[in-house]
Amino acid sequence: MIKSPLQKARAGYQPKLPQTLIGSVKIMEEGNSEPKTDKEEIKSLFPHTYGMPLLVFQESDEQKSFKPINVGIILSGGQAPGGHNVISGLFDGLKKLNSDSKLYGFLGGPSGLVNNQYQELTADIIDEYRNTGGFDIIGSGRTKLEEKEQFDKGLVNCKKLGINALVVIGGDDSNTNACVLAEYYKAIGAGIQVIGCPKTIDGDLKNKMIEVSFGFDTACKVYSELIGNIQRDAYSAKKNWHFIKLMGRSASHITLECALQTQPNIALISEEVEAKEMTLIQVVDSIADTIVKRANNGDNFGTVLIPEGIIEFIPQFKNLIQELNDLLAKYNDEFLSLETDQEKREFLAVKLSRESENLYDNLPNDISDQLILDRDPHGNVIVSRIETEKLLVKMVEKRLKIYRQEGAYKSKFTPQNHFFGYEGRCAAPSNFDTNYCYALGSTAAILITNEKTGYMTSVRNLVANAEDWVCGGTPITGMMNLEKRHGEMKPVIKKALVELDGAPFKFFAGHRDNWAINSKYIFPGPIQYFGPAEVCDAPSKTLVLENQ
Ligand code: FBP
Repeated sequence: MIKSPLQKARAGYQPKLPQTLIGSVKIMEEGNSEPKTDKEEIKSLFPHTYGMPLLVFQESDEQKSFKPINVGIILSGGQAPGGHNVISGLFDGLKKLNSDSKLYGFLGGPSGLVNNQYQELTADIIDEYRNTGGFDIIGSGRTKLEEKEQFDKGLVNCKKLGINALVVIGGDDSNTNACVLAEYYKAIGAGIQVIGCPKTIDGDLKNKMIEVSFGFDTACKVYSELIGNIQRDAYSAKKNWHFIKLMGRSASHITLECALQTQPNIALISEEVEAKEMTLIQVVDSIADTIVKRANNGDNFGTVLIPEGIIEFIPQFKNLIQELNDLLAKYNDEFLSLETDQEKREFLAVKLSRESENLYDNLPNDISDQLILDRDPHGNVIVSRIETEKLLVKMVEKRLKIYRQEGAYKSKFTPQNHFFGYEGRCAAPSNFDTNYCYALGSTAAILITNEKTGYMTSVRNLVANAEDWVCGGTPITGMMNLEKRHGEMKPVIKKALVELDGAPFKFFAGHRDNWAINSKYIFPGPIQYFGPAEVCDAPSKTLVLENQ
């Protein structure tokens, strides 16, 4: 592949390492880690990996020697900037402890382990990918490692390669599966350790020991650059309202962080919409009212940030989706035999509860079609495909028409819509993610060579300089709780949603009325890799506020 000038310059960047990872390391134990809820159930499901201590690394003078070890690495789920640096950090960490150690990458995600598709990652391959975005070094996939048969096949494949440890780089679901795999391999004495690593741009894998998942920082900075550019355009042209949907699945962390970075006129936070039990109409009215207020001040332009998963947080919509899922499962054949979209809509509408029917009938046709025509392999509505930004534009337009008839709104409403997601997932990692990911990989190497299993790599104190970051491991069982999945209670890592009593949301809530009416836009500009630390190395605003 031909390298851009930036890639060439970036290849030489030496990630900043936490002081503790530079020389020899001793591992300190810091109390036991237990889940907040469902302790007994989790303990009985994970008897071999439950209740292990939290681990913190410290510098040591002792020079220990380590046996060579073969390690397999898996990238799981959506891309997130920095994945290649986790791999290079792991590679360098393993080689530092014993130059005969080997690293194998399983190809195309977890299925690579089951189907024995792999590649040995040698120094020249690793060097090509240092400090780059993307997951293309070995590819990623969304196959779930859940079945005993998959674990057993994986074991056979690991044995063939002499692999004694696996590193799973993934989000909450992938790390839940890593935990189940660690428990299983320990229970049967397979001799294979499993270490997880926190990845996801969504930022919803976090707790006391995992301050942020990698990729969140870069993705938010990319989206914020784009939002800032749009805001400057809006402020220059003074004629467009921009409705911008942002990836992030259920949680609104990305939207909140981008709002903190760019100070838009409106940012919807799903968790607040749910807490206030807002209806779709109330959400629409709140946007329309701000548009009217700004228009009365002569500002006929603005920005609205919309989290990807918002409609699932509107109780009314949640019920509608649930009813549609049930109806589509019950009447699948009859539904599929209908020819036109109109017939399909009408067929379902009359079977809905009165409240859901009312909502469904009031949706624009293309949105009600998106609700029923696209379904996932389980037959469920694919919420992330619903063009919420367009839905809100149409409904706001309708509301403004009424205001115009009433004489309350006299301006012209010119909406533009955008969806930012894939733009940020493979961006060249920010200095923060470059350093953080390299430290996560190096931390994984130390956990592995010290024979740990069932741990997630933990690098903390992230608002400090990289030299002062605190590294160690946290037992994955400590993050579990029981949740209903496909009708059964299952142990899963609890998804971290935006906390409405947390500092980032409170800061936003304390300023949003001002941002709504007065154009207080911030234009962050592109991520910088070379230059003053306050421009290049700043962590996310969310992290800073959480640590104040
Ligand atoms: P992960 O949770 O696997 O990190 O993926 C995050 C994400 O980018 C979400 O924000 C988004 O909803 C989803 O992936 C899109 O997935 P796909 O790439 O499969 O369309």
